[in-house]
This record gives sequence, structure tokens and C-alpha cells, in this order.
Amino acid sequence: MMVKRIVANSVSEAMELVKQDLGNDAIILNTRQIKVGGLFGLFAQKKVELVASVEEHPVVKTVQPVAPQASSEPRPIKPVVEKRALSVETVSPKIVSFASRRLPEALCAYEVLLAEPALQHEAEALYDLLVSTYYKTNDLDQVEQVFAATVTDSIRVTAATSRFIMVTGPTGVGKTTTLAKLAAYYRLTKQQKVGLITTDTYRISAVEQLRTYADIIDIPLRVAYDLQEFEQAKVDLSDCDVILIDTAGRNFLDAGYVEQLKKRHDFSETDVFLVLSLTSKYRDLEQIQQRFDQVPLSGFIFTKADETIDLWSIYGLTKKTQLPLFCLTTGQEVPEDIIWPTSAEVSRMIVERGLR
Ligand SMILES: Nc1nc2c(ncn2[C@@H]2O[C@H](COP(=O)(O)OP(=O)(O)OP(=O)(O)O)[C@@H](O)[C@H]2O)c(=O)[nH]1
Ligand SMILES: [Mg+2]
Repeated sequence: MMVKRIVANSVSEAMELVKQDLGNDAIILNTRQIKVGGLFGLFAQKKVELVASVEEHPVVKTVQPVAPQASSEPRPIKPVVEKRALSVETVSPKIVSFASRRLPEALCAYEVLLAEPALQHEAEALYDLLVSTYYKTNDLDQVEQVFAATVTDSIRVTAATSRFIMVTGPTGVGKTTTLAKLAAYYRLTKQQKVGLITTDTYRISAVEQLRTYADIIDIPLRVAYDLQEFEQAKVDLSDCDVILIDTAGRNFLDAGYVEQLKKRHDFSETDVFLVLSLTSKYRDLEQIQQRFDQVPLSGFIFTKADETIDLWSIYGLTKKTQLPLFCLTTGQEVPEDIIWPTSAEVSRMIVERGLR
């Protein structure tokens, strides 16, 4: 491997020199800003030092037939191997690898991000974006901005537009707690008439948990043990502006139940949000999303953002499913630990947490 150190006025100028000297196959091992010249640290010029390498392949030259010499013995024709001069300092290269490709060392903070399971389908495109932006601008702040803007473009957010809001999702992710936060938001902040229905009657404590919140917020709660009672509960709450429905995750994994529910409830007037915990592994979340896809989903609620620094599942799942984000929950406190970020805000959270 031939390694070369180049000092130039800018990264783009250095890149051009690398291309000229080592060709298009050269790999950038390291870049850094250096100061050249000056006296006692004064008047030094800012330069860019770039270290690049290329695999050394012998260059085989076509050899012209040699005219026969005076001697009678014919000379064997040998290929001439031209060795390229190694007019460089030997350096110990710092390589940041991403799969078979390398990121410039200045971008090493992104290496962890690109290895994220939630980014696996996008990693190559994001890699190209990072490297080209870095070499174009030589400015890490701009790289971060362009990266965040790409993430922003992929995340849609939505407001709930229907009178019925139903939460579904696996056990223990925070469905009931989130529903209580939503109830408080619509009742106290938006001053709307709110009703609660729970169809999660598998555990006594589940009903009691919601009843406690309903009492504190001072809103009516109906408990529906079957689909008939569910229909009656809707009639009872017909004067409410918003009706929030808690469910038991297991019901939505039962195809028979979902078929019956679809016959008795008009989903076109319901926003169904899949509640997922950000503490779960991305691959598990992908599977859960597919299993809960039996009713038309309006979007995601992601919970427990306070318990992880890794928010990439939001990006991965919203991009993959094209479903929007409704809200994020950030702690156990009802009603305060819930936010409705814009696409830009949530992408900033994702990128900043990933890079710090
Ligand atoms: N740290 C943290 N904990 C949360 C958050 N949301 C809910 N929890 C906690 O998660 C636990 C489960 O919350 P629940 O609301 O009962 O979850 P669920 O999905 O209704 O659970 P099941 O009804 O049993 O399926 C409780 O201890 C909540 O306080 C959150 O945003 N952050
Ligand atoms: Mg619950």
C-alpha cells in the first residue's frame, strides 16, 4: 500500500492532488487542519493535511520488440515493472471503517450512527451524503445540518383528526399512561369534553389504573367487557368531543376479534395509534408493527424516550412504513411527560442524541 501525505489550502484542493497523484482508487485515511510557517506561533498559515493511500499494483508496460542484437543469442522479452517512487513520509493511518468503506476521521462520530439497525437500509446513501458534504464544505456543523435535514425530510408528524382515538400495542409499553396524558391534554389544555373507554379488562388493575386517572382529570370512564358493551359505551359518551379508547394488546393479535371489531366499529372515524417503546430493539419493533397492522394505523406513539439515548427507531419505522409520528412520551409523570414535536424538532433530537 502506498501512503501519501498532502498539504493544501483546502480539502477540495487536497482531494484534487490526491486524485492526480494516486488516482481515483485512493482512500482517504485522515484529514486535519494544521498551521504552517510563522514565528513563535504567529503569522502561521492555516492548511489542510490529508493522508491518502492506494493499493500498489505493478504497472505492466507494453514492451516494444527489441531489435536483434549483434550477438546470435535472442534476448528474452521481459515485462518492465515500473515502481512508483515512495516520496512520502510513512504514517500510521487512522482508519474509521464503515463496512468495507471508510469515513474520514473527522466524521468518526457518525460511524456509530451508520451502524444502527434502524438505518441499515439507508446507511449507504447517508454515508455518501456525509462524505460528499464534508469534502464540499469542510465544515462539521454543515455536515450535521445536512444530515439532520435529510432525517427531517423522512419523518412526517400528524395530529389526531378523528373523534375516536384508540391506542394499541404490546404489553407494558405505556398505552394506558399515554392515554391518561392525552385525556389531560384534551380536557385541560384544549378544554374539550373528553370520555374514556377501556376494552382492556384482562386485569382488574388495568381498569383501576385508568379509573384513577379518569377521577383525577374528572372525565367519564366506561368499561367494555365485550363488543356489545363497547357499542353501548360509545352511545353513553356521544356528547364528548374526543373519546379515548384503551385496548389490550392481545385482542389486536386475535384475527377473529379484529374482524368482529371491524364489523361493529367504523375505523374511518378513528385514529388508531400503535404505541411502541423506544427501549425495544429495532428488529423487534419491526415485527410488532407488522403484527399490529390488522387495523388501519394512523401513526405511531413512541414511549420511554427518557430511558434511551437512541431514538433511531423513530426514523427507521416512520420511513419504512410511511406512517407518521403522533407524539412522544418522555417519562412516567401524567400529564406533563408528553410532547408533540415537529419533524425538524424530532430529527434534531435523534441526531443530537446520537452524536453527543
Ligand atoms: N420511563 C417511562 N416510563 C413510562 C413511560 N410511559 C409509561 N411508562 C411506564 O411504563 C409502565 C407501563 O405503563 P402502562 O401505561 O401500564 O403500559 P400499558 O401498555 O398500558 O401496559 P399493559 O396494559 O399491561 O399492556 C408504567 O410503569 C409506566 O409508568 C415513559 O414515557 N417513560
Ligand atoms: Mg394498559
